[in-house]
Amino acid sequence: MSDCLFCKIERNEIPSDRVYEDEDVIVIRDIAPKADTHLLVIPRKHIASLNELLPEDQALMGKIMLLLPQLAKEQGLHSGFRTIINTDKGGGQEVFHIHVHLLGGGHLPFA
Ligand code: DGP
Repeated sequence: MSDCLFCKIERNEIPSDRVYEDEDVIVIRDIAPKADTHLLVIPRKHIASLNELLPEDQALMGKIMLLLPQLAKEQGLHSGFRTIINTDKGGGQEVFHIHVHLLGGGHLPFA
């Protein structure tokens, strides 16, 4: 989507601190980190939210699940980490391109 913030970041039209990328996924540092480590795991495909997922996205989302512990390890989060997916307005989602927050270190927000 041309006017989507994360699509613009994916196309390098907006700069980001990218810590990982492959053919399906980019991972950037959150601009307003809520923990010592706060990454956003973003599929290159524009999917607005969990509510918009299609059966064909199953492999992509599975890939992201497997990527999360790998990224946590690479970031040195050996004692554990937190993942969050905010979904739609009521779930606190601000950027309507699906993404997983990966947080660790320091005092983590929320329960
Ligand atoms: P959410 O509320 O789940 O939609 O989270 C969106 C996150 O995106 C929020 O933690 C702040 C982050 N964010 C917003 N704009 C930018 C940006 O331009 N660059 C980066 N790296 N992160 C951003």
